[in-house]
Amino acid sequence: MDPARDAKGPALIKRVEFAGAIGMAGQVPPGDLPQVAIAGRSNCGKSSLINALMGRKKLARVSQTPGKTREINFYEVNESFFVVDLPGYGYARAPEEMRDKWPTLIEPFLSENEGLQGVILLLDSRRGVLPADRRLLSFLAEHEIPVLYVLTKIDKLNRSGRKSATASVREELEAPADQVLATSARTREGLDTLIESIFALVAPDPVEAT
Ligand SMILES: Nc1nc2c(ncn2[C@@H]2O[C@H](COP(=O)(O)OP(=O)(O)O)[C@@H](O)[C@H]2O)c(=O)[nH]1
Ligand SMILES: [Mg+2]
Repeated sequence: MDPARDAKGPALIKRVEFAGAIGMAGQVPPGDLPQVAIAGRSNCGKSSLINALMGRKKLARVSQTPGKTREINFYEVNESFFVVDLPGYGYARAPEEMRDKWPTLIEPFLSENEGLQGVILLLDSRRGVLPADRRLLSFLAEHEIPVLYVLTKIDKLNRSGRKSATASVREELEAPADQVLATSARTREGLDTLIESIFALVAPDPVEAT
């Protein structure tokens, strides 16, 4: 058991370690393990979700200044797979060099990466699917990369708001029900289901993976 882990973290996650980062085109992942990447617009709640998922308070920095994370960060889980934290996108005031990183660094990383098993696309449940999300989704579809949709900050909506947020994302993306999860980093709602989905992507038998 990883002593730095928060006891509230999902039980399937035994050990998490920062494994390295990629900041420039041409750099390679820090190992041959299968990967699942997590993507979303700046401020969608990505850092908070990664920290809650991994049961570590400060693994991914929760930032007040969006658009600043420049690197692709790798977290090794249970010595069996990488959770890959992609820089946020869609922040209009991000420095030019940051916006350029999607076409020059991140898109090639996604499309030329044999270890990548899928991408988890985070969508702020109050905002739904925006044009920047659609651009990433068409890139992923073009490269036949599997996607799981995760609504974040679901605690901010009441019961009817949740229903309509989930239904409209499903409808807009023509996604089956089990491909859209509703989560909250704050209340931990949906996190166990999300972890199970991640294991299904990268390590089909969770017992062997631990
Ligand atoms: N209510 C609520 N707020 C959240 C949740 N997750 C993130 N936030 C807030 O949303 C803002 C952006 O979060 P952050 O994790 O930094 O987003 P990132 O830019 O995508 O990494 C912060 O003010 C967080 O406190 C959540 O599950 N519930
Ligand atoms: Mg962040």
